[in-house]
Order: sequence, then structure tokens, then C-alpha cells
Amino acid sequence: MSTRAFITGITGQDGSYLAELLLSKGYEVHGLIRRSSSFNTHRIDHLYRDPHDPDARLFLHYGDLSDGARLVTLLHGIDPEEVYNLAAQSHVRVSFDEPEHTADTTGVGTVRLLEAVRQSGIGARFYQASTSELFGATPPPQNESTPMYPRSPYGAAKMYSYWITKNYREAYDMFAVNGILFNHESPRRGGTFVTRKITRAVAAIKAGLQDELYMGNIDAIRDWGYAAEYVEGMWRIMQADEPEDFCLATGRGTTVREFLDHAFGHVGLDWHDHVRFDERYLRPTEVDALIGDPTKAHERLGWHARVDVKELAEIMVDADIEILAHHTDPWIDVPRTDWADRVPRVEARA
Ligand code: NDP
Ligand code: GDR
Repeated sequence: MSTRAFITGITGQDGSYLAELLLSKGYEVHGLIRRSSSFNTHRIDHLYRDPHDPDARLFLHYGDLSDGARLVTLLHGIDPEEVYNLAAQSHVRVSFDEPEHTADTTGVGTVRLLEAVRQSGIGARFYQASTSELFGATPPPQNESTPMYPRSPYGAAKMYSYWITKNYREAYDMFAVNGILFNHESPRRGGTFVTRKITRAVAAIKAGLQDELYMGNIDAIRDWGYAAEYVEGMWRIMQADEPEDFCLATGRGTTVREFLDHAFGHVGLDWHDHVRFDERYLRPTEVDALIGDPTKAHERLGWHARVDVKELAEIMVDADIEILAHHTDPWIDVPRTDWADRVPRVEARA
């Protein structure tokens, strides 16, 4: 019998890599997807097989973290051994526009899922997608013992999720753990996060489809790793003998400015010729610097981030150039002309 896993947020960047990883390990994977008027499974379509196929091991179920009763019914029926809670309204800037919705999904959604695990009596292990945003205003380096000081409605909602996960571990003796992950990116990263916004723009500028890129605070420092490596860390956290929280990070900080150097420099462009400032991309309260100390994960899980930020920027720029060259975006599922049209509109959203 395969191990069964249930993943919320399976249609997102991390969910797609995690599903790929677990399928490669022989798991049966069940994912929660939201009903949408348009297809929202482009990141996992390459993994999907018709459920009538006897070899199908990926199954998708409609649901939402706002609907607790549905979560109980689903978990009771699926009876997974491992539950990964990756779903969230995950955009920090957007959380200032939609604080209540962010609290409901990114915060209260977690306790709905924990309660569903508890009430359905399945005894599954539970992973919570916690974040370096919890450290917020506390200066780097940050590790598992660093005091938390979130600086956004997103960070505050994730703070609740972090503590409620710990509380269920202590109160009910559940294997419930937090992976406190620093920023991780990839060609599957949503287009409104800063790295992908930059790499998509580099590809479009190089192709002559765009000339300017509007940005906010380019002095912010982040610890950027490669998402495909971080889902391996999530899995290892869930295989540990004891339920414990871990930070996953590269241990190196980079400014947005330096990321611009890497991305534009990779195709022989100078970002100073293209990047403009727009205050709409500033946050009311900013997180200036996040640089993780991943020593505990190195020592206890044998996990290391290998891809450095320059290589990451190059992987992402090459992928975005490839997407334009092949006329369709496999992660957005629209033809090239539509996609090129979308660049300014996508940018205007974050
Ligand atoms: P994405 O934004 O790419 O994916 C978020 C996922 O959550 C999507 O599948 C989305 O569905 C789903 N979702 C959103 N709201 C709901 C809801 N109400 N009910 C059910 N599903 C919902 O995020 P990432 O993959 O980048 O991140 C995964 C998790 O890890 C998130 O919780 C994020 O906050 C956290 N995190 C991410 C880090 C990073 O650097 N990437 C670092 C640290 C933590 P849909 O596709 O339909 O929108
Ligand atoms: P972050 O990621 O807020 O760290 O959250 P994001 O890529 O949005 O911002 C990183 C830094 O870049 C600055 N910045 C801009 N950001 C965006 N999006 N757009 C811009 O134009 C821009 N200009 C400058 C930001 O101010 C910020 O300092 C991500 C998400 O994945 C969270 O879900 C996750 O928890 C954290 O990473 C760790």
C-alpha cells in the first residue's frame, strides 16, 4: 500500500513541486483545489492522469480552507497519513488590501484543517507552511529561537497558524510541525512576487515586448532559495522521529537590487536602463532583511540548499525566455500574444 498524502495549496508553486516529489516516492497524493471559473491546475496538469487509469496516483478534490465541514468529510474519506497545509493567501502586499480574507484563510484556515485532522480521528502527521515573515522586524540572522515580530496582516495570520500548530502538538499529542521557510522561488513562482516579476520582465524586455519595469523597495534583503529543494526539506521535517519546527534557508542575504543585477546581467542588459520606481509597490510596514540560519536543518535533517541566488535568477530568466520562444506559458496556459499583453497588467497588481 502506498502512503497517502493530502496537500492543500497543490495548485500553487510549492504544492506542485511537493506533489511531484511525493509521487516520485511512490505516494498516493490527494490535493485540495478551489472551484474556479477558469482552469487553475496548470502547475500540476503534467502530473495528472485520468482517475479511471489504474495507475493514477494523483486525485483532486474540490474544497476551500474556509469550509471546515468539507475538510472533515474529505479527510475522513481519504484517510491520509500525512497532511501538508500549503494553502494561503500568500501575498504580503495584497494582505494589506485584504486583511480579513487573509486572516480567514492564512490564519483560521489552519485551525479548521487541524480540527478536521483531530475530529476525523485519522491520526495523520500535519505540516504547516510557516514563514520567515514571522520574524519580520527582528534583525537577521534568524533561526528557530529568534523572537517573532510580524509586519503585515499576512505575517500576523501566519503567526496564529504557527502557534495553533504548536498548541495542537502539545494539547493533543499530535505530530504537528512548522516548517519556517525563507523565500523560495522557481519558474513556477507566481508572477506578482518580486523575483518572477523581474525575470518575466527581463524576458519581455529582451524580446522587445516591454521597455520599463516598475518596482517598489529594491533595498529589501531576502534569503532566496530554489523551491524544488525546499519541498524535499518539508518532507524530511515530516519524516523526523519527533515533531519539531525547522527553519529552511540558504543562509545568504541578497538585495532586490542584486537580484536585478543577476537577472538583467544574464542577458547582457543593464537594469538601470529599465527599472523605474512606483510607490504603489511599497508596503505600509516593510520587512527590511530576512537571512536564515539553517544549522538545525543541516544537522538534524541533513538538508542543504544547493542552488545559489545567481543560479536561481538564471534558471528563472532562461525559463521565461523559453516560455516566450515557445509561444505559450505552461504555467499560465495562454498564448504568447495574450501573455505579452498581460505583462503590464500583471505588474500593476503587486
Ligand atoms: P502560492 O501562492 O503559489 O499558492 C497558494 C495556494 O493556496 C494555491 O494553490 C491557492 O489556490 C491555494 N489557496 C489560496 N486560498 C485558498 C483557500 N481559501 N482554500 C484553499 N486553497 C487556497 O504559494 P506558494 O506555493 O509560494 O507557498 C505555499 C505556502 O507556503 C503558502 O502558505 C505560503 O504562504 C507559504 N510560504 C511560501 C514561501 C515562499 O517563498 N514561496 C515562504 C514561506 C512560506 P489557487 O491556485 O486556486 O489560487
Ligand atoms: P515577500 O515576497 O514579501 O518576501 O513574501 P515578494 O517577492 O513579494 O517581495 C520581496 C521583497 O521585494 C520587495 N519589492 C517588491 N515586491 C513585489 N512583490 N513587487 C515589487 O514590485 C517589489 N519591489 C520591491 C518587497 O517590498 C519585499 O521586500 C514571500 C511570499 O512568498 C510569502 O508567502 C512568504 O511567506 C515569504 O516570501 C517568505
